[in-house]
Amino acid sequence: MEEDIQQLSNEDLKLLFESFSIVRTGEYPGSEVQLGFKMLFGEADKNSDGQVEKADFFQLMRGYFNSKHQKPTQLDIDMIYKKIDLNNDGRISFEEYDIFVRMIYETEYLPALDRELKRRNLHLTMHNH
Ligand SMILES: [Ca+2]
Ligand SMILES: [Ca+2]
Repeated sequence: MEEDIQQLSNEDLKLLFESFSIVRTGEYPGSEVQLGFKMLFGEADKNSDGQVEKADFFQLMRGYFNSKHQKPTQLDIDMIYKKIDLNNDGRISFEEYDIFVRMIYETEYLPALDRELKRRNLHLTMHNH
């Protein structure tokens, strides 16, 4: 994640920051960013029952692992799956995935982005409408 961010142009960094701040604020539901996540979720939900089962979970998380340059073991996947499956029914609903996405943005992506913005001396603020 960190190295990927460092390779972005200032302009791309700004765009990324904006999409992140959308996730952070109440503008997220129904936004293009969320539609993107809905699409990813829909692709992983192969039988279209609105839930991602364990067999399809890696596909859902591929982008996340790629962004961390991580090759997860089955154990890692099991652990994350358990963490995301808040109601413990053995399946991931979009709501559960959505909560996870926001948490990752808040705890992993935003701090990394923030560090890079500071390093380049770019001062952007979260926009609130
Ligand atoms: Ca499914
Ligand atoms: Ca569940």
